[in-house]
Amino acid sequence: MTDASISRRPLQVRLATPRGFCAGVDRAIQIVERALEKYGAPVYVRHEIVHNRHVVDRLRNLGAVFVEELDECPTDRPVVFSAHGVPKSVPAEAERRALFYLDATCPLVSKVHVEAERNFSAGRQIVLIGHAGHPEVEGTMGQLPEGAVTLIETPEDAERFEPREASNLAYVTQTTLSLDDTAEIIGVLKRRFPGLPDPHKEDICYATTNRQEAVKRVAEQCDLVLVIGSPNSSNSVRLVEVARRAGARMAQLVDDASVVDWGWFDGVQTVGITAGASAPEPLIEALVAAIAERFDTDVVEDSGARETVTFKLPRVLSES
Ligand code: 0CH
Ligand code: SF4
Repeated sequence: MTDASISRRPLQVRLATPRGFCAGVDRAIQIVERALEKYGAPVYVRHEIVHNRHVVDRLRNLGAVFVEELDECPTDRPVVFSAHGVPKSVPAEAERRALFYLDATCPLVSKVHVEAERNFSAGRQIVLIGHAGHPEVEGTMGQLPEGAVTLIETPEDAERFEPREASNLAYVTQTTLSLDDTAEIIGVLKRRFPGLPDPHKEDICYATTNRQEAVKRVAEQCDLVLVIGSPNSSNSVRLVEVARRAGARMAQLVDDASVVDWGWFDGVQTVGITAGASAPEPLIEALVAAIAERFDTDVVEDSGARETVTFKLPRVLSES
């Protein structure tokens, strides 16, 4: 027998659905692509447009220049703000320098900004549940004056938090948090401050919710779960945590198939695959193909929520 497929052992591959790009990421990437088409290269981008190495490398090859701060941008080229949002000081500075800017902040992040401002105008102290140092947290805190927002990262922070006025609080959250960890923090805050109002609409977005629920379903039936995403992608890292908690013996974050350690597959009967909201689908296809070269695979697609959300591009780019 010379046919390699005969000697390959069987492996079930379960694909989480939905996975990968969300509407906010799709829009942000399109903003950079259209800006390059319309204005030519270089187009400056403040911060990685989304936290994915492959996306950033591809756009860089097309002529995008990624910088961390506006003072690195010349005044005669467009600059795009990343999907994660920016403090108010950033567009203010862009206007002061007469820069032409395009804001790729996801509309669902902007919604959280508006919610924080609305509560601040009503005289409430704002609690932001999120991860220190993440650009979305910096953007949301930067909607309001210094000291108006208190960051809470853990249930312990929530236990220790001493508000100025316990009956006059509101909370908002980062959009990509763990649903379960956030519920625990909100539980502590509500026990301590019983009248604490909820945001108008859940801040953890539809894409985060659907991807965590999908990986949970898949991980319950898997020995190993691979999450495609970059290490600085908060929502991707959360998917790894959710998979582990849901019972996967091992869950690993991988940028692409080339970094998979095939030793992880020893003794594995079922592997689950998902991707963070900033990870392109071709990377998943390549991973499934790389697995199929080594195993006799049976690929099963999970039947999760169908997503139909889309966001409009800024008018200046949608006009021809
Ligand atoms: O998950 P984070 O927020 O680190 O960002 P990402 O990987 O670029 O995914 C897109 C989310 C952007 C803001 O919600
Ligand atoms: Fe928008 Fe949610 Fe995607 Fe973030 S993860 S860009 S909030 S849709």
